This record gives sequence, structure tokens and C-alpha cells, in this order.
Amino acid sequence: MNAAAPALLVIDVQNGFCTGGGLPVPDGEGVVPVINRLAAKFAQVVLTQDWHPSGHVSFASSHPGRQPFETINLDYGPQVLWPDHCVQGTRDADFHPELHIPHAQAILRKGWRAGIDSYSAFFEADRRTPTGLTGYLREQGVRELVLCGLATDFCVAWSAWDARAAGFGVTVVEDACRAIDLDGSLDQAWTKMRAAGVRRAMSDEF
Ligand code: VGL
Ligand code: ZN
Repeated sequence: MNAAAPALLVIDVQNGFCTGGGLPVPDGEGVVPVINRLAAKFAQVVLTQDWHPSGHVSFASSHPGRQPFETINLDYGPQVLWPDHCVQGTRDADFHPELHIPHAQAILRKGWRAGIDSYSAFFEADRRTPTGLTGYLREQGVRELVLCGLATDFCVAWSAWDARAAGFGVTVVEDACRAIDLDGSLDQAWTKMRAAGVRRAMSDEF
């Protein structure tokens, strides 16, 4: 095992975030061929899957009178309300059918607790409940992570911040991500990622 080799973390490349999905990210499906090429260069690949029960707290439909993309305050802090997306066991929650990473070792499902959202692959939105991914990666000897997927300014960025806080080296591959960009969230995400020491790369650098 080459413990020094970086692992690739592929965030939420699911139908729900592509054209026709519940929460479509502009050109979300555009990451698929880029990530397929990128993943072939990594021995260790972990996929994440947004995996909500129906009636999830992050869905606007769970809050009478509220609309998607409004922010409300929950006991753990502010929460953007989303259209229903990636409900467990539905086609919306499946990986994009053209994502081809047969050698991926692990799939981490997140956002499965009805009352807590989880953008980050490492900690849920209460910022206290770990998903277990830090321990998994450490036990695999991983120290460096390369991140890609959907969406740059939510699940990718939150995962990148938490990975840095856990002590991993982190690179985000810009052309292997697409953003939602809600009220300047993409610029803010890059600013905070840079401040956290996240490196920014393009897929042809690998
Ligand atoms: C995501 C909003 C809600 C993401 C997931 O994958 O970036 N964003 N759920
Ligand atoms: Zn979600």
C-alpha cells in the first residue's frame, strides 16, 4: 500500500443534482466525463451519496408556507431549504448512470437523519455529529485528499473545510465540480477554502 498516495473523494454525483433532477445544479452532468477520467488515476476512491428520508428537515416541503432556497433557523443553526431531492431508494438518489468508477472502495451516505442535514462528508450540519469518514480514511493511511463533484459551494466546500480541520491535505479540482451559486455562495466558498489552505487545481494537472 502506498499510504502517501492521495485518495479521491467524489461528492454527490447523483441524478438529483443533474438536469431533470430534484435539485439540478447547472451543467451538473458536465462533471461526469471529467471525473471518470480523473478517477482512473487514483487507486483509492470514495464516493458520497446524498441520502435523505422523505420529509427531510432540509426540504422546503416539510415547512408549510416556506419556499425552496429560503433560509430558516433550526436548533443547530441556519438551514437553506431545498426542493425535495435524493430521497432514499429513488432514481433521484442514484449515481448518474454514466459515472464509471468500478474500483471505488466505499460509498458514504449522508443526510440520512430526518432532522439534520449534512453537506459535509465528515460532519453533519449540527457540526458535532461525525459521519465516520475521518476514521475510515485514517485507518486506510490516507493523508491527502482530492475532491470533486457537486455542488462546489455546498457539499464540496463543506467537505473540503472539514477535511482540512481534520488535518488532511486537500485539493479541489475546479473543472470536476459545478456550483449552485446562491447569493454569491460560490465566491464565498472559494474564499473560505483558500483561507483554510485548500489547493485549487484543474483535472489536466493529474
Ligand atoms: C447538496 C444541497 C443540498 C450538495 C446536497 O450535494 O451540494 N446541496 N443537498
Ligand atoms: Zn441534500
